[in-house]
Amino acid sequence: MTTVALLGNPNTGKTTLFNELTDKYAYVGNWTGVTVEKKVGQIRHSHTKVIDLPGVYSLNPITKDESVVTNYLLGHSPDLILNVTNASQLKRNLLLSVEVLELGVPVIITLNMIDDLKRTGHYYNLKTLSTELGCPVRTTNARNKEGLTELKADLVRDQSEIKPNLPLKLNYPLMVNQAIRQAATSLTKDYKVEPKFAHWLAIQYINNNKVVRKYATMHQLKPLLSQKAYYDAQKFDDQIFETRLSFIEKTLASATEQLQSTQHVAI
Ligand code: GDP
Ligand code: K
Ligand code: MG
Repeated sequence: MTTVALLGNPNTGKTTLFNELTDKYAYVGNWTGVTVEKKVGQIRHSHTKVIDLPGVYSLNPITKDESVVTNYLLGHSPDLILNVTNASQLKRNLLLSVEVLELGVPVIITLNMIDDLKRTGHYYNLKTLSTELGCPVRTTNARNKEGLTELKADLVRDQSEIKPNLPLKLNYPLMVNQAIRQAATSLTKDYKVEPKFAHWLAIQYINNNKVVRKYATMHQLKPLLSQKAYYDAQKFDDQIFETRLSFIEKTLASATEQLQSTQHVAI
């Protein structure tokens, strides 16, 4: 069984996509400890299970409901994450994508609500976006089922046959990079944490992610805990945010295209 997790900002069309992708026998319950609805379904005639995660703007949650997503990623390793974005609000949406891409789990990004974007006369070069982000980028209109046949084919494919995307490596300021590398190395060597996960834990911990900090305390991850005051005093979280934002702005600027006519739109 392959597990695909739907992840994205609120109101990007995750549940609409979920309903289109899965059959009627989706299980509906609640996530542990919160009132958020949990939906798990299966893509018809496939071995692919789909999980509809609650919408979040960041993996550093503000509310308890939002912490569901970060806790899910700390406890599970889905075979694939389908990152659903609003194509017209990519600058804000990609802040979450970057956090997910840093995890190094296979990710497919879909620019959903592509119908709204087309109406603005702007478009993105999908190949450029894909190269910069280091993962496949698709377009969908979940409401009209456009792009869903192609997307479904991506999701039911045997994920072990696909070359996984590497974790996204951003050019953080030297001191931040050093701190990440030092902590990740020690977590891997002394605490047997898997290297990609150690790298992501380090970034998230340094970035003052409350759920990850609690996780580090619970698991007594000393390489992180012992440097907490230093990370905070240096305001590394601000530097991480700035780096991510400028990466996103640069990526979008290089991928933005003007629509000449609708027939140039590949969907
Ligand atoms: P979620 O919060 O991410 O689960 O988003 P929903 O699936 O609830 O969708 C939010 C709203 O966007 C609903 O009114 C949907 O009908 C609408 N929606 C979803 N996908 C699309 C799309 O591709 N294009 C347009 N125009 N609307 C969409
Ligand atoms: K909603
Ligand atoms: Mg929803």
